[in-house]
Amino acid sequence: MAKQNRYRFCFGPWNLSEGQDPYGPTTRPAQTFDWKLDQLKALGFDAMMFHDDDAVPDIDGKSDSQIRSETRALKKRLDDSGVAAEMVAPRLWFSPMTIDGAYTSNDPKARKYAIERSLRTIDIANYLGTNILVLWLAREGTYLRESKNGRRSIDLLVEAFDKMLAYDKRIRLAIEPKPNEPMDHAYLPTIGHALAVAQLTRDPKRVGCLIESAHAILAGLDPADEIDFAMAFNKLWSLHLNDQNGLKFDQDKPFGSSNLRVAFNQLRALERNSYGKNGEYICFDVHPFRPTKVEHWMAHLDNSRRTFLRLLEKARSFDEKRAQQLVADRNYAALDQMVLEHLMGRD
Ligand code: XUL
Ligand code: MN
Repeated sequence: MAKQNRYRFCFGPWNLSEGQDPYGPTTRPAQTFDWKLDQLKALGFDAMMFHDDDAVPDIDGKSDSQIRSETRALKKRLDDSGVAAEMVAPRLWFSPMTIDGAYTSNDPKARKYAIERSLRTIDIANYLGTNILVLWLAREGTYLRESKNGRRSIDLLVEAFDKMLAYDKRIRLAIEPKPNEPMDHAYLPTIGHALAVAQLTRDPKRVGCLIESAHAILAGLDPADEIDFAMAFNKLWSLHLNDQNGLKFDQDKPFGSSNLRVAFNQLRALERNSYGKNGEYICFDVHPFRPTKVEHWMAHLDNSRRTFLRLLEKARSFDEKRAQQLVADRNYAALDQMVLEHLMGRD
């Protein structure tokens, strides 16, 4: 029997969010980074994800040497806690410079800012001991299609990725596609788009992807299919498991919260592809529900991992032989019910 994978878990400081939404303010008090790190350790997670300014707050006002000394101090705190840095991602959607996009902005000064900030994020990744740069291309798209030239936008994305690949020979770019929000339409909405654009860069083998369950669902796709697709290319370098109830705003619900069967199929896809065999983590990009009280603040992360581990047992105990017999007999009604009863615990 193939060796069973032991999964390792991770989340980011933003996953302990304070409850703000476009219609109302925070519902929980702000906490320090140290508090968040303590919570991560208390829950027994293995690693933390970072935006560049999670690692170095107010990064734009800081010099390279300040960035170096602050990041090294952070690395020591992480080492002392036995926590790894899983990835670093440039937060390119907050600055006044990126109002109209970052790498695909119509303003050359904004594009220059976005690339320079990404190179600084690569420095941070190096100081923190990870070679994964996650690129969620938040504003690389349009509100109205006439405002940008789509063909030129692809060229600009490739140009930006090439600068990052040339800057550091070890860095790997993990593109995190999302079809919409904040934009009406994004230029790289799916894993197929991300992996296709990788082929246009100077080093395609260092351009891969990160799948987020909710983003795949927003694109009308099954996240399990996205996992199989990316892993057929050996390019799934990180994963944001969560859930999403249909086509609406990005919900970042606990893993399995809306559709247990879709979550079960993600587990099956991870298992059949041996996700994690090269050290990749299971990251939960989940948020607490807005009404969550302070004393229940960590539950969405603990619950996501509990659901993951229960579904892992379900994936491993699924009767594949019987399933294959039903497939051979084209008895999909029985296969369907077999899955439901397995999930409901009847067999
Ligand atoms: C946005 C999203 C981000 C990225 C990291 O929808 O998922 O949190 O995962 O920049
Ligand atoms: Mn995400």
